[in-house]
Amino acid sequence: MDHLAVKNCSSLKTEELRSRFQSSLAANCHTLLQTHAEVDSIMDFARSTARGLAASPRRLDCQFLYDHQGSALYEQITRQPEYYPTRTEDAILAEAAEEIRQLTGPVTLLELGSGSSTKTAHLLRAYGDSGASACYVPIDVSLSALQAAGRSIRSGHDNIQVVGLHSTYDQAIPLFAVASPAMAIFLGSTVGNLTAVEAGRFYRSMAEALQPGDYFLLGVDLVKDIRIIEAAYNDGAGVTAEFTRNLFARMNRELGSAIELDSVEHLARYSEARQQIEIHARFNHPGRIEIAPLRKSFEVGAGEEILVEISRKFKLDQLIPELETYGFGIKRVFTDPKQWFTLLLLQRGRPITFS
Ligand code: AVI
Repeated sequence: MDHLAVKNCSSLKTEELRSRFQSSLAANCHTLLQTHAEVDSIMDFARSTARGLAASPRRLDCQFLYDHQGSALYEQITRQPEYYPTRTEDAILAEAAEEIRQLTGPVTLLELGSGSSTKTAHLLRAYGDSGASACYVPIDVSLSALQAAGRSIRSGHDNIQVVGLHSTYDQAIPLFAVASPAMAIFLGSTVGNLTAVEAGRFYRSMAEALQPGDYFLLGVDLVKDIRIIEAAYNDGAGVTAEFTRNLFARMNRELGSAIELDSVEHLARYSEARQQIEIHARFNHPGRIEIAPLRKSFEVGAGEEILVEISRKFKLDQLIPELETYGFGIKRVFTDPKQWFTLLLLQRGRPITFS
């Protein structure tokens, strides 16, 4: 099999990792740097679950929705007729890719949460077909997704160099400085799965890592009729419900939790006040969640709802000024005819100092 050569860099400090990343970019060959040997390990999952169940109100970390089964279910969600974000963003990207390339000129493409890299295909085509060679850095915690994406990109795009980063966002973002001139890419409105405070921290780390003049392409889902939003998270085929339930199935598989999955109901409601979808798992019977690796267990009451994910929706007149406070200027706003989704091409301005 034609795998990307994996270089284990898990023992390197950030400075050494930065120079390894820089030399991989310069080497002009395909490679995959593994910055953490135990991304998403069972102990991380156990500790995070215990923390979430001990909190009041209870809240689980949505990053653990994406194990092998969860990622496959999410891919299925993106194809459901009610789930408009993926196909809407894809149509915007198809139209905008060439213009984005002309606006940015040659840049290293750094994609956070690249997954199967299918959404980025339009950009890769535009940058790859421009005559100049280009470099694509997919970043994901799934090694298999990075290998599969690397294979398909190399077979479809001759003049694109692939340097994958098998790492979390926190590990990858500090490396961005050495890739300038660059464009960071964060699609799918994944930023909506962060709380406002977490998103602020994320924008700040991006602003600190990118160099003045670098670009940031951000895809966000916009506030719209509540019925359209709620339908997207309550698809008729029940795939999103299965996606929610898989988090508890994963606890059974990895943490020895013995949860009765039939009693777990998926509830997705939109809060207009908070401008977000809130997905809860409702336990229809009382139960107990064991976390065997930590020798802990938590009682769950009948009718109790546990928050598993939020998906914030955005208004441009709120988001753009917020991004400006982090030093990002708006270069171009791309949207669809119904204005359901938007792609913001941002540019990092003059250096800013955060107090
Ligand atoms: C990954 N993320 C942007 C999706 C969303 O729409 O918030 C996750 C998702 N959860 C349920 N359906 C989709």
